[in-house]
Amino acid sequence: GLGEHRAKAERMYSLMDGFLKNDPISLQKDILHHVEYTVARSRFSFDDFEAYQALAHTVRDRLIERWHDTHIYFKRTKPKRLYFLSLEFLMGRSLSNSVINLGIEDQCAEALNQLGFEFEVVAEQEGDAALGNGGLARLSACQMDSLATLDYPAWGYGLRYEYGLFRQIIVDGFQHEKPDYWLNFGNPWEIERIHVTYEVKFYGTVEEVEMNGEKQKVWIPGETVEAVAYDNPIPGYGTRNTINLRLWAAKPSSKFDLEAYNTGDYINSVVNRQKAETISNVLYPDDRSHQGKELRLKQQYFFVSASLQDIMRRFKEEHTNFDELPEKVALHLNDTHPSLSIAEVMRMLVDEEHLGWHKAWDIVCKIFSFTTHTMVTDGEKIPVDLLESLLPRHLEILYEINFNFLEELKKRIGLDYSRLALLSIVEEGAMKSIRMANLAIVCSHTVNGVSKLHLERLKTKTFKDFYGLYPEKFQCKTNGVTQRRWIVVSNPGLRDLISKWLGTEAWIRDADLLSGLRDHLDNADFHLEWKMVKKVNKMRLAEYIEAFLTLSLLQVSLDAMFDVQVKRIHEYKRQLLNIFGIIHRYNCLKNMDKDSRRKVVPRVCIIGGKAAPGYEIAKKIIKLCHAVAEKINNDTDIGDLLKVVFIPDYNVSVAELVIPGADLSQHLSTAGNEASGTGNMKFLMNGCLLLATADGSTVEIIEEIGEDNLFLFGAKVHEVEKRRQKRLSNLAPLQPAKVPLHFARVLRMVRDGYFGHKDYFKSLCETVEFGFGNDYYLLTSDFGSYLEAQAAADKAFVNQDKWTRMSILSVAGSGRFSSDRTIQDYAESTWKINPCRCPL
Ligand code: TH1
Repeated sequence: GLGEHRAKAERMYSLMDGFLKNDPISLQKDILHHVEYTVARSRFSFDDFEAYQALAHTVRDRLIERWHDTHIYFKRTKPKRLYFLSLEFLMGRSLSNSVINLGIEDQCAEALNQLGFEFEVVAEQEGDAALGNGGLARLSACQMDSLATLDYPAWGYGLRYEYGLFRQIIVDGFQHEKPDYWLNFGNPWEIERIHVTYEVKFYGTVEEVEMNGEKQKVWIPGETVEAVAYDNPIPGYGTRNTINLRLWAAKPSSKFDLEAYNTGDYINSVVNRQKAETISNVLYPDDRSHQGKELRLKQQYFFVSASLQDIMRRFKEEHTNFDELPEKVALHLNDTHPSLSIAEVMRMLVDEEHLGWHKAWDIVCKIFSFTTHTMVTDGEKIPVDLLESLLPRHLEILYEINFNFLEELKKRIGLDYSRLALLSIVEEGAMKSIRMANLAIVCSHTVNGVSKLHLERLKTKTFKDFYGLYPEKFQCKTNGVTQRRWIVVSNPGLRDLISKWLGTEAWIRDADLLSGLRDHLDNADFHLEWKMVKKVNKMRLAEYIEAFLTLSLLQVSLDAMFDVQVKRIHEYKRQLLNIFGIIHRYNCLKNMDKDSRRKVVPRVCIIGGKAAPGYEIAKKIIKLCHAVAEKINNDTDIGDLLKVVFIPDYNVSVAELVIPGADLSQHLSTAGNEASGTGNMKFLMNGCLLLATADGSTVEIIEEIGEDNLFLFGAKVHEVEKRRQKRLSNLAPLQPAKVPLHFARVLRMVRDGYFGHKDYFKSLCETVEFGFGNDYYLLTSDFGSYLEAQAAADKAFVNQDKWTRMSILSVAGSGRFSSDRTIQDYAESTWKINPCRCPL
């Protein structure tokens, strides 16, 4: 009975001795316990990596306590929950972040110290969780941190790829890809839930049956795979709340085995087991457009189906009536990748819950919201052929959604067939396909852009017609990044400095307080300490460069300006403009007399980023970087005045090292191409000045810190259009007179083999050569203005007082770019969810 149950619970409690304690002695005990019983090493002899594992498990135990309490509290209070659906999460390392958010950093450091270990060294043993490509995936991770910190009852859902984003290695200046088998040494941050599993079905046929006198469609699937949950606790900062990121892994289903067993084919049954596991095997490494791959579609549906079964099960545990769904569940689509969810919810409500189409549709339209992350019109499409074989019932549902939508549309706009064709969810033509963005827009109550400029483009170009139909759906949610990781974890020196001068650590939960730094703008002591922090960070970065990167014993001077461009390699991000600028700088240095050289600001130009494996031009950009570096770094004539460094395998951890050590960072996308950009925000928060175009979120950074505090250059969005027109009308190769002199010279050097590899660089040069519609990203016309901005940066750097002021004002103006602001905005205006704070 109940009494017996309570007695048992009490006995358990007394056995457990309450919650785990966080004083250094208790932590030490737990670390040793894990060394011996989890890692299975002797407590008298373990290395840094084993210390990491033991500490990670010690922290994990504490996370689990809070994560349990949070979920029990959510279950009890039944708030409306947010489900954040994303195919990508770039979490990076977890140890430092967890320890900081739990508020036990000093205790952990002390505990380790007494055992003869250093926290920083131990933390560096951890590998990155790189289950994503770039900005979009890191944004998801930042947003999870904010959701937890702001006490929102949220869940993240994603895929547990066994191979994350490939590791980049450089051989002779060329990129090679190595698989990232990140689970090799175990992952202490996940909790395997072998009992939380769902069957996910594929293929088969759709049949019509009679049910209660009504015709009903049923899907008879041909293949079943099992999804197993792996839970990743996400702790908030300054709160007990610890939310869950649930990642799905594919396992062969027992049904699947049975079939093979029945046919007596034991060997094939084992082989088929592996086939099921391939679904969640590997992350697609293209940070845009991957079209028409069956495995990718399988991944998407696998993820969608498992997540929605889980979500619906939880809803049904707490509620009986589907009318309540919109008040209790918010489903967020992180880009179009999870938008099959729409068809899946319709299928569940219509085919399984028998709600009837119209009622189901009514509900679906109230629960989805959508964020798009790109400027391009030509978004994700799924070939109808693929859908027809893999998900036949979903294809029918999509057709029906589209039919109803078009009927509705005809009533509003008449029989304007060209417009109807544009808006249709189904694209007719050679390859008939489903336009995932159109689907997401039609069915979501909110369509979010990731910066003001992005939203404007969505309204006036990308989704102009949809905006005409549903103006109220379109909203701006400018991206943000979490100051917990991008200052507190990665720049402890700056963290202490900020807290000292603000007299509080409250900015870690409320980034707007950073504006208080302006009060000390002219304080000489403050300046001195500010510069010191930057110097220490530059030292760390220089050590990394010198120790790991070059065989030629490259040394970099700390007096040099550390100039950084790190992000995925893409033509539109214009790393080529950066390299051309470096070559130009080299030319200038070569032509200078000794006296002038003495006045030059030395530079260390750092470039890093991965190219998608099939993106040839991006790979050539990487090679060019190395070729130029080799030439310049070995030119004794140049010495410390100019160094070029390519940092391989750029990832979250490398970013944590590079960003705090940068003086200047470059964000060079041709205006109108970068939906937002989030790297710029991380550099801003770390007191690094920006050299940038008026693109994406940079425009809003300017609103916060003013044009005087960064180096702006290049065509504005409206000018880009005009210049592209001009470029196209110029069919004949341009007369040399019209090609800016410096640009032409640099281009000629590369083309003529000054940096070697003449043939290899030919096609790269052709992308920017004049005439024939080349130079789509307008490097030629922005080059002059780019060089001027670079000169302005040099000039500002000479005046260190001025530079420091600009740096302080950057951090002081970065409050708006905290993901806390973004998440609060989403919660209040899109998801309509309230904080739900677990009591202490
Ligand atoms: C990026 C955008 O390029 C970037 O501007 C933005 O800041 C970031 O998302 C976060 O909003 C994108 N990443 C992806 C990744 C995939 C497909 C499209 C985009 S857009 C796989």
